[in-house]
Amino acid sequence: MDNGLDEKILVTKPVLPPFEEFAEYLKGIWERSWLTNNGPLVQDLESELRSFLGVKHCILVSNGTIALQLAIKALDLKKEIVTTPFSFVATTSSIVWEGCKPVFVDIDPRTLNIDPDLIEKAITPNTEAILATHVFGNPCDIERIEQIARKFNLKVIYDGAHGFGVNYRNQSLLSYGDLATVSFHATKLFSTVEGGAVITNDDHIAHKVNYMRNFGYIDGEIWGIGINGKISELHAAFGLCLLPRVNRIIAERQRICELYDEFLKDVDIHKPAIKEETQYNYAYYPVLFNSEECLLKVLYALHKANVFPRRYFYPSMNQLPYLYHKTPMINSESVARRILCLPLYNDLSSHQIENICRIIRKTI
Ligand code: T4K
Repeated sequence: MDNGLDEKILVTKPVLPPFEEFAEYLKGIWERSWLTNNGPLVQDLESELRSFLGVKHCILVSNGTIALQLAIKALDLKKEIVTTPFSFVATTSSIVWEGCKPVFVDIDPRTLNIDPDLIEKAITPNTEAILATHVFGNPCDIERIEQIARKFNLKVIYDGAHGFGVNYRNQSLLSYGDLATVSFHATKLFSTVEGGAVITNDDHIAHKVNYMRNFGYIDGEIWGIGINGKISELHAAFGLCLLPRVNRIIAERQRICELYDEFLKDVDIHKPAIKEETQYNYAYYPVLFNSEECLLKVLYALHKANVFPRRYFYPSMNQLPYLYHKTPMINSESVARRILCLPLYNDLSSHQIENICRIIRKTI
C-alpha cells in the first residue's frame, strides 16, 4: 500500500463480545431450548436497558426499521408526517410503507437536524406527527419541536437510531418524544447483531407496541393487528454481553474522535455542532467539505489507499426515486453532497488515523 496502511479500512467494524462469554449464554439457550418468542434473555435485556436508559418501557424488536414502522402504527398515524430529508432511507421508507405522506422540512446545516424554524410552515390540517432524526446522535432541538407539537396537537417520534448512550440534559436522549426508536444493528456502538427497540414512558403506547410486535398477541389473546417484529434469544444474548461494555466503547470512540480532531485541526472542513448540554456517544465522525468536487477528490484518494469512508446520507431523502413530489431541500441536498463519515471503530490505531488525515490534508 502507498499509504502506510496495510489493511483495508472500512467505515466501521462491529464490536464483538469475548467469544467464551457469548458461548456461556449459548449453553443456557441450548439447555432451555427456548430460542425466541419473548424468552428469558429478551426479558433480561429489556430490563437492563430500562435501567441503563432510565425509561419506563424499552420494547425490543427485530431491527430499527420495524421499530419505526411499529411506532407509526402504534400512534395510529395515517396522513402527513413532517420529517427530515437528511437521514437514513429507513426513516422515510417507514413513513411511506405505513401509508403516510412524508412532508420534508429542510435541515439546519450547522446541526444537520430538522430546522425548527421551518416546521410550522409545513403543517397542514392533515399533519399528525413530527418524525425527526437525532442525526449521528446529535440531539434535535427538542424544546422547540415539543413546543410546536403542543401548539398543533401533534405526536412526536424521534428516530434515535444513532442515539444510544447519548444523554441530553442529564437524561437519555431516547427518553424524549411520545416515543423514540433505536437501532441495534451490527454497525452501531451497542448491538444485538440485528435488533432495535421502541422506547416510551407511555403505558398505552407500550402496550400497543408489545402486542403489535407479536402478531397482535399478548398471553394468547389478540389485542389488535400485529406483525412479526420479535427478536431472538441469540440476539438478546449478544446484547447482554455488550451492554456492560458500552461506557468503555464510548470512551474509546471519544479517544479516536479526539485524535481525528487533532490531526484535522488546520484542514478546511467542518463538523456538525453538537447541541449544548449533551453527553455525546461519538457514534460517527462526519466531516463536511466545501464542495462535492472536494469530497470526491478525497474519496478517490482514500479509496486508492484502501480506506473506505461512507457518504451517509446520500442522496437527500426528498430525492428518492419512488417519491411522487420531489420538493427541493437546499440545505439537505447540499450537505448530502458534501458529507463523508470517516472510519470509526474501536481498534482503529493512532497510526491509521494519522495516515487517513494525512491523505485528506494532502488532497484538499
Ligand atoms: N434510522 C436511521 C437514522 C438509521 O441510520 C438506520 C440504520 C435505521 C433507522 C434503521 O435501523 P436498522 O433497521 O438498520 O436496525 C448501515 C446499517 O445497516 C444501518 O443499520 C444504519 N442505519 C446505516 C446508517 O448503516 P450500511 O449500508 O453502512 O451497511 P454495510 O453493510 O455497508 O456496513 C458498513 C460497514 O460495516 C462495511 O463497510 C463493513 C462493516 N461491517 C458491516 C457488517 C454488517 C462489518 O465489518 N461486519 C458486518 O457484519 O448500513
